[in-house]
Amino acid sequence: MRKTCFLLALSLASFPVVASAAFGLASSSGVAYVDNTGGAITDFDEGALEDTENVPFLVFEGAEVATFDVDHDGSAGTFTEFSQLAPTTLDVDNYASYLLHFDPLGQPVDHVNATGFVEFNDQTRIVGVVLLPGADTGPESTTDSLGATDAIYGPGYTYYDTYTYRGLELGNSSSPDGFSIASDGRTFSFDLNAMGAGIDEVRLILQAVPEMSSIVTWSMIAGLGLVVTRARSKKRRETAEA
Ligand SMILES: [Ca+2]
Ligand SMILES: [Ca+2]
Ligand SMILES: [Ca+2]
Repeated sequence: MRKTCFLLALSLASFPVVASAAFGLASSSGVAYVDNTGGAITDFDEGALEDTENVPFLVFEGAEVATFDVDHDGSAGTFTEFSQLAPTTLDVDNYASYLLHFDPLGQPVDHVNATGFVEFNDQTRIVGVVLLPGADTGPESTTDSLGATDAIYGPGYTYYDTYTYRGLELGNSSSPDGFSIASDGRTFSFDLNAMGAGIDEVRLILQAVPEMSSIVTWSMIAGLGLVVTRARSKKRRETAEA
């Protein structure tokens, strides 16, 4: 399994990811994309899913209708401290999940850095970021929002790391993590550091938005329908008058 994942990472890291369906990617850099909607990856514990080039995996987990809490609401900005986040509850809707999983090869004594970005397509917006537990002390280490969302998006047999700093260490003095969300609401950039047995995981929650071209097309079809209806009404009136 581990060798397979290495090969998968290497092969996928070399190509741009392009998908056009709802919840798909427009572009990305510095990630190895894997579609895990079939549950092929079954182990996310430290050491189980590492890339030889230390490229984080971007794992598409699928979409589910659910209501749950997220640590940040997806609003734009640059985030390097827990106090900057805006937690919210996502109300019942069909939300998709991508798990960003960074596990440095082996257990390095110095922190390993990974940077990159993910741009989702224009039918999609980031509406939630799940990144806790993410520190070794304080409420950030006891809030298990990643665990809570595993229950929604993780296949039943998947083992997820339960280490207390599975998520991001925002503001950590020796090995800090950070991320930003662009004003378009669909581009997520990351700057992660992990060392030893540490890993960094972030679950990105997406909501579909109507595509502008679809709105225009349907408006045109509705407009044509109106014209046809009026033409028929006119013809009926003329027939009746004749
Ligand atoms: Ca490791
Ligand atoms: Ca980290
Ligand atoms: Ca971490």
